[in-house]
Amino acid sequence: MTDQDRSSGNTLTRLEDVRRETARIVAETAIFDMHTHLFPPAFGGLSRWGIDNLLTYHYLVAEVMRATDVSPEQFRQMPRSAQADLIWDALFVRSTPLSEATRGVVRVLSALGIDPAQRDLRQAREFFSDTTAEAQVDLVFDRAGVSAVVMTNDPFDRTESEIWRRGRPADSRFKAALRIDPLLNEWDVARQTLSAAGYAVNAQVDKRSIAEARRFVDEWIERMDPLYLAVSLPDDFVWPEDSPRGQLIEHVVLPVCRDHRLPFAMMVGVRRAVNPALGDAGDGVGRADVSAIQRLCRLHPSNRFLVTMLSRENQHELCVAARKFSNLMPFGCWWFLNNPSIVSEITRERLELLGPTFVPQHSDARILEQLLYKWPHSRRNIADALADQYAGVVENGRPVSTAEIARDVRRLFADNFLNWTGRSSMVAAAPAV
Ligand code: FIX
Ligand code: ZN
Repeated sequence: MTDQDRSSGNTLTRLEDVRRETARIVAETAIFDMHTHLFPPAFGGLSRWGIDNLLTYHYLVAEVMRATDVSPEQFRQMPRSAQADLIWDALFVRSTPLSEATRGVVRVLSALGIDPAQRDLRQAREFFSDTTAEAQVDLVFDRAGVSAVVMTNDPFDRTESEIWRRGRPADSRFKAALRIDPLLNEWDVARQTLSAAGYAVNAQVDKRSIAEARRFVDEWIERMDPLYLAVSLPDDFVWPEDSPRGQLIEHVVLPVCRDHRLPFAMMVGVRRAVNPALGDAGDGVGRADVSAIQRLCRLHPSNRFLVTMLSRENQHELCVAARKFSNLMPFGCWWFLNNPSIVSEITRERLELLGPTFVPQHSDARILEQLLYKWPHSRRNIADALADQYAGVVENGRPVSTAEIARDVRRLFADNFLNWTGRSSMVAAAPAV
């Protein structure tokens, strides 16, 4: 790169300038949030926002179970507003909100101008009753600097599938991702849904079932126009696998992804229902085998894989695997990893091993306003990790320019994902905030 190239932005040689400019650019660059559980208001009850939903987030449900004597059964039977009151009292009034999930709520309330030190939820409830879902989407996307979010779209969910059958939602800030967990992880359940919808599947994953499952997936791709297909997988996932899941991945998912030029997103390492009484809050984590991912990438070079792993212990191996396979894109610090100390560690090892060729984070937001804490928290850790890398480059004798930093941050926050999903036309559409 010539001096002229670099001079398309200010050239930085002083470390304090590098840190300040990196923090500024990271704070100002628009995010394309590539995995959430958010929905536009047109999805009715699936679209979650507001104080009661924020406080009954399953991360906080797990925490209130440790802080009170209320049993999961008693908690489940309470109305949502009473659950929210209990959580507020136990985790925010009678305790200091130190955990990531509680600190997040404090940040959301502050961002909305609500006093987070109140002893009850009256002020918060008044704020939310004075606005609408639509207005709140505009406000939150704007303040979080998020240009678009990718939903998690489940064709096996009856409520959701009926909404899709009525037509694609009009809000272009919400993109689709076709989630196929039941198809791959619970064939006995999935085949009943398929049969009921008129697909002639058998109990075995035989030729006919494969053809019909393929027809099902093709039709849902047509209906949703997803940016990728996705599944969460347990920590004991292996490849190749002699199972319904192995057959369906090999003969349905991988060919479909090739034909439609879609990546396959695998979220590996979840142990579902470790404590079933806790519902969504009862899932756990296990260390998975990265060699399964490597084999998939090696045996299927024409497929592109987006991969996130839930166990902290798998992160370094996943980076090394991505160095070997350019059809592997590591993404996000998923779920129990989305804590500042771990985001910092993972982002640093990814930058050191992969440069700017990964997707550092997704929010996994389930409730709209969570974008107002998950992204600022992540931005801060990503900015610090990046600034240290740039400082190292400058210390080694090469200046960096603000134009280069802006380009790298755009890659990390939007372009890597959009290019990977073959949606480079959306790259230019993602505005800076
Ligand atoms: O499987 C997933 O997409 C997970 O992210 C969720 O199911 C999980 O409950 C969650 O919300 C994690 O953040
Ligand atoms: Zn998720």
